[in-house]
Amino acid sequence: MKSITYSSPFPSDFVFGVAAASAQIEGGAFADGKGESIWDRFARSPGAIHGGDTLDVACDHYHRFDEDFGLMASLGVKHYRLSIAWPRIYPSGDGDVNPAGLDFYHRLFASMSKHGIKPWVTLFHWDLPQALEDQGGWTARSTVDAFARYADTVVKAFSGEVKDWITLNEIRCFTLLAYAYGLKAPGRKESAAVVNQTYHHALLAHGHGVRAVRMFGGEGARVGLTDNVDVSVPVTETPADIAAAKAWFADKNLHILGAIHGKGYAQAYLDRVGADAPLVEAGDFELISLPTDFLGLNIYTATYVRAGRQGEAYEAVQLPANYPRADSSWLNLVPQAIYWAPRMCHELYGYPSIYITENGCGYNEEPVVNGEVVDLHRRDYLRNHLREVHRAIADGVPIDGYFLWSFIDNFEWEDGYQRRFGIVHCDFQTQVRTPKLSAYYYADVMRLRTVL
Ligand code: BGP
Repeated sequence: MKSITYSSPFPSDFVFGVAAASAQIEGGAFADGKGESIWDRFARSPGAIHGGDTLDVACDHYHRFDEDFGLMASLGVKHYRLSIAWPRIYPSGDGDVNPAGLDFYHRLFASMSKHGIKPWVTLFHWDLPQALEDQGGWTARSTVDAFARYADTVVKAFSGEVKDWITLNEIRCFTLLAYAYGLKAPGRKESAAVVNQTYHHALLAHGHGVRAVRMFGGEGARVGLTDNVDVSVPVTETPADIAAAKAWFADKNLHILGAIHGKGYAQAYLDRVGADAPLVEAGDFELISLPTDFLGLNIYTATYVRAGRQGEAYEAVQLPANYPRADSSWLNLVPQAIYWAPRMCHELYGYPSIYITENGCGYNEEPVVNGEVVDLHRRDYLRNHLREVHRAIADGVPIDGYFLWSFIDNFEWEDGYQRRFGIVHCDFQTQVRTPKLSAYYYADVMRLRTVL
C-alpha cells in the first residue's frame, strides 16, 4: 500500500487530462463527405433535444482544433481523450472509406503532437452512422460486423499516432437509454429482449475493438473499455455497509463487466432476464473476454447503499429532495463515487489499471462577467472528487489517470447547449472561448500534481 496524504503529490506517472467526444464538439456535421449520424437525425426530431439544438456547428472544433489545442497547451494539458466520428470514416457505416475523414484526423493528431498533447482515442462515442441504424442499428448483429471493419480501418490508419485506445463509451447509454427509454438517439422504445440483445452486440463490438488493437495497433498499443458502471457508495464506511454496497455493485454490473469477466453471462443474470436473454453464438465470449490493458470509468454520481434492515444483502437509500445536485437532474453530488467505483472494480474483477476517463458536472448558464467565469461550484466538485481519487490511490487502488469532462462546453446530447460541463466557456454565437476559474484551478492541479 502506498502512503500518500492529501498534501502529497499524485504519483509521478499519474495522467491528468481532459475529455470530449466528436459529435459533441466537432460540428462540420456534413463537411468533407461525412455521413449522417443517428444524432444528426435525432436532433431533427421535434422535442428530442432541449431547445431544438443540433450538432451542426457545436464548438466548430472541426475548423478550430489547432486553436483549441493551443489553448489546452497553454493550460498545461498533456493528455486529451477524444473520439473518432464513425460517419466521417464510413459515411454509410460500411462500404467505402472516406479519405477526407481519415485526413481530418491525421491533421488533428499532427496538431496535437505540435502542441505536446497525447491522444487517448475512443472508437465509438455514440455517433452511429444513420445508414446502419436504418438496418437495425445496435439491435442487428450486422452492426457488429460493420464496427469490426471500422475498428480495423481506424486502428491501422492511426497506429503511428495513437497508442491508447478505448473501444466504446458507456454501453448503457447507447443501448438502454437509446433503445429502451428513447432518451438518446435513435430514440427507440424496444422490448427487454431487444434491449438485452443490444447489450450483447455492444459487448461483441468491444471485443472487436480489442482484437483490432492487438492485430493492428503496433508496438506499445493499449486498449480498454470505458464503462459507466452503476456506482454504489456505502452510507457509512463500516464493514456491513461496505459489503452491502459491494453486493449491490456486483449485481447491477453483472450484464457488462460481470459478463466480460465471467467469460459468459452469470446464472443470476440469466435467471433475472429469463426468456428475454440475448442470443449468444459460439465463440462470442472468447471475443468479449479478450484481456484488456486497463478499465476506463466515467464517474459522475452514485447510489447510497447500506446493509438491508430486514436482513437483505443490501438496501438502496432514497435521497431526500434537498440533497445537493448539479443542474443535471441525475447528477447528485457524491464525491465518494470516484473512490468506491474503482475500488470495487479492482476488488471484484481484478483490474490492474484503472483510468477515470470522465468526471465533471453540468450547470446551466454560467455568465462571462468582466472576461471571467467564476464557477466555484465546479472547482468545488473537482476538488472533492480529486481528493477521493487521491484517497483511493493511498488505499492501494490502481488508478493511473484522471480525465476531466469536459474541456469545453459542448453539445450535451438531449440537453443541447443549455447544460455546460466545460472548464472552458464556449459562446456558441461567436465561438469565443473563455477559460473558467475551474480551468485555472485544474491547470494548477496538473502543474503541481497535488489536490489544491
Ligand atoms: C457521459 C458522456 C459524455 C457527457 C457526459 C455528461 O455520459 O459520456 O459524452 O455527455 O456524460 O452527461 P450528459 O450530457 O448526459 O448530461
